[in-house]
Amino acid sequence: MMSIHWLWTALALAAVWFFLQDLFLMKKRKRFPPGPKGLPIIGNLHLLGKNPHQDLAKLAKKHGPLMYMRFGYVPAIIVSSPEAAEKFLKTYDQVFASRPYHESSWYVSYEQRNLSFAQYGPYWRNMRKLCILQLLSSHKINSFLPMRREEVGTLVKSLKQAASDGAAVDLSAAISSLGANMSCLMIFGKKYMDKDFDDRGFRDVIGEALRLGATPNLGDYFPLLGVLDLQGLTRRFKDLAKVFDNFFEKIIDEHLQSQEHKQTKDVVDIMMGIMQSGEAEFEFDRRHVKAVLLDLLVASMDTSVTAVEWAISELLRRPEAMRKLQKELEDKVGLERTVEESDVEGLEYLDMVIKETMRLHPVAPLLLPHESMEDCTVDDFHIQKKSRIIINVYAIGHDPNVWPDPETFIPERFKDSNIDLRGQDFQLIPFGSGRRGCPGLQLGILLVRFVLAQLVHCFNWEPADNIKSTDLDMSETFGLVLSRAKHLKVVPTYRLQE
Ligand code: HEM
Ligand SMILES: *[C@@H]1O[C@H](CO)[C@@H](O)[C@H](O)[C@H]1NC(C)=O
Ligand SMILES: CC(=O)N[C@H]1CO[C@H](CO)[C@@H](O)[C@@H]1O
Repeated sequence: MMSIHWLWTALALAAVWFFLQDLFLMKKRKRFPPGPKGLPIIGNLHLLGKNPHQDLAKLAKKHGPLMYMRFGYVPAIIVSSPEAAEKFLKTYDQVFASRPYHESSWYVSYEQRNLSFAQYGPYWRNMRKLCILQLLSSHKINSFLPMRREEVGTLVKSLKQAASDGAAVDLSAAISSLGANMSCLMIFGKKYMDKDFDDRGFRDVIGEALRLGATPNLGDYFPLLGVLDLQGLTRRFKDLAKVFDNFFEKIIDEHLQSQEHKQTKDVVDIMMGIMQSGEAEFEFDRRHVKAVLLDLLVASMDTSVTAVEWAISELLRRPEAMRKLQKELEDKVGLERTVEESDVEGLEYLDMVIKETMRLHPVAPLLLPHESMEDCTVDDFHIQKKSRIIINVYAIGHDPNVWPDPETFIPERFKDSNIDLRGQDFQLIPFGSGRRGCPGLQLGILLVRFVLAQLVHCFNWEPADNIKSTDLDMSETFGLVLSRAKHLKVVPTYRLQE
C-alpha cells in the first residue's frame, strides 16, 4: 500500500517536473530552421557531393527555403527562395555582411587582407570604396574601351581565319584566353603569357586556385583537423600563394622601374600611387596591393566570359533565339561592320538572353559565403552569430514556383517584365545584392553584352563533330565559378559582308 502511494507521488511529481521544464524551455529554447539530421561530429558534410549547389537545392525542396545544416562545427543556413534571400541581403544585410574564415583565402590572399574575403569592418569598407572609385568607376571602365575593342577584334580575326578554313574551334578555350588577356591588360597593363608565371602556366594556376578555393576544406570546419591537413590542401594553398607572390612581386618591381608616364594607368599604377602617397586612411603596403591584385584578377578573369560561354551554348540549342538576336543586331548595326560597345546599350533581346542565361547558369551559384556577425532572428528562426550563410541562387533560378518551366531556356519570359539582374529583384541576383554585392557589376554586364553581341553578330555557329545542337552536353562543373564540364567545340561561319 505504502509503496504504491509512493509510486504515484513520484510519477505525479515527475509529470509536473517535466511539464514545468517543458514550459520553461519552450520560452528559452530557440527555434532553428528545419534541416536534415546531422551525424555526430561531421554534421551534414557527407550530404555535399561534387555539385553542392544541386545537392543543396534538392535538400531545400524537402526542408524549405530556410534550412539549417551543420558542416563540422560550423552552423550553416542555406537560403533558397527570393523572399528569404531578401531578408538576408536587404532587411538584415548589416548583420550578414561579413565573410567566414576561409583557409584558402587566408594563405593565398595575404591573411585575407583582401576585398572579396575580407571580414566586414573598416578595412573592407575602405578597400571596397577605393576599388570602386579608382578601378571600377564609369570613367575608369571607359578608359579601357580601346583595349577591349582590340582584344575582342583579335579574337574575331582568329575565328574568321578558322571559319575560312572550315575548322572547328574550342570556343571555351578561346574566350577564356580573351578573359585572361583583358584582365591582365586592365590590371597589369600588359598581357602575361603562360611562361611568365610558373612552369604550370598562368591559366592553369588560376584555375587551380579557383578549384581549391571552392573545395570544401575540412580545416574550415574542424579547427583541429586544419593542423593535420589531411587533404593536403594547406600545403597546396601555401604552394600556390608562393607562385602568386613571386609573380606579383615581379610585376610591382617592373612598374616601379618603368616610371614613364603612361596614357592609361593600369590597376598596379593606381595602387602603387596610393601606397606611395600615403593618402590611404588605413594601413596600406605592398601586401595590400598584392591582395587586391589577386582579388581583381580572380574576380574578373573568368566570370564574364563564362556567362558568354553559357549564352552561346543555350543559343546553339535554340536556333530561333539565335536568329532573333542576330536580327536585332542586324537592325542596329547592319551587316557591313562589327559591333562597337556603344551599340550594345538598349538592345532588348540581347538583355533578355543575358538574364535568361544568368538565371539558368548563375556564374556564382552560391554567391560567396556570408557570415552573421551577431545573433539574429529571421522569420522567427534563430540564427547564431558566426553562422555561414549560403544563398543558393541556383536553386532560386531553377524553382518552378518562381519560374514556370524552369529548365527551359526562354528569353521571352522577360518580355514586358521589369525583373532586372542588378540586385533589386531577388528572384534574379547573379551579382548578389546589398553591401557585399558585386562591385564589378557594371563592367561585368558591359563585357557580357559586348562579347556576346560581337560573336553572335559576326558568325553563324554549329556544334562541331556533327553533334546535333539539341544533343549538346550542358553539364556543369562546380567551382567558385560554375563553368561547362565539357569545352564548347563549334564551327563558325563568318556572316558579315566586306
Ligand atoms: C558576369 C560577371 C560577374 C558576375 C556574375 C559576378 C558576380 C559576383 C558575385 C555573385 C559576388 C558575391 C556577392 C555576394 O557574396 O553577395 C561577387 C563579388 C565580387 N566581385 Fe563580381 N561578378 C562579375 C564580374 C566582376 C568583375 C568584372 C569584377 C572586377 C573587376 C568583380 C569583382 C568582384 C569583387 C571584388 C567582389 C567581392 C566584393 C566584396 O566581397 O565586397 N566581379 N561578384
Ligand atoms: C591573347 O593574347 C595572346 C598574345 O597576344 C594571343 O596570342 C592570343 O590569341 C590572345 N587570345 C585571344 C583569344 O585573343
Ligand atoms: C581586416 C579584415 O576585415 N579582415 C582580414 C583581412 O586582413 C586584415 C588586416 O590584416 C586582417 O586582420 C583580417 O583577418
